[in-house]
Amino acid sequence: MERSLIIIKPDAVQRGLIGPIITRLEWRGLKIVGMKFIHIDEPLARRHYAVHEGKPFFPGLIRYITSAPVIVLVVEGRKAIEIVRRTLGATRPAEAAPGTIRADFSLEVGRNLVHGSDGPETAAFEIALFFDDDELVSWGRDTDRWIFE
Ligand code: IDP
Ligand code: MG
Repeated sequence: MERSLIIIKPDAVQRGLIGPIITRLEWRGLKIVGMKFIHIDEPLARRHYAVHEGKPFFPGLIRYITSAPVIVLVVEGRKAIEIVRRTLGATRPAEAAPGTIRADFSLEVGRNLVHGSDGPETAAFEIALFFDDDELVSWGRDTDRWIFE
């Protein structure tokens, strides 16, 4: 099983898209094992996006992600990291495949609604940034049998 950190970014919250975004992830079969409503402060934003420090869009990215509350989630499932990325769509919504969250609800890379971890090491780093171990729940035994064969 893999885990991925998802952020429903400020634009998605402001536009009333928390429900539709969670619905798509939930209906896909990903299991939510952590979820909270927070306002990311600048130090946390800088740590989360440290890999982008120095890029031209970095200051705007930090302003964007700290501008208003977000939902952070941890989802779990087989190949969850790749499945989340494919469900979100390409970083640039104009290039995202129709049917993906970013394509269906957004237009611009600077307002692309949602974050998903891009690999196992990134996921572990990001989950630890936003969640303590005791904030993640266990669904119990055999809860995957309706999703995976
Ligand atoms: P990802 O979110 O699909 O992993 P990254 O390349 O890691 O994409 O970029 C992180 C975030 O930075 C993007 O989701 C987007 O919000 C923002 N971003 C990336 N490239 C640009 C850009 O060229 N202009 C403005 N914002 C950008
Ligand atoms: Mg990324």
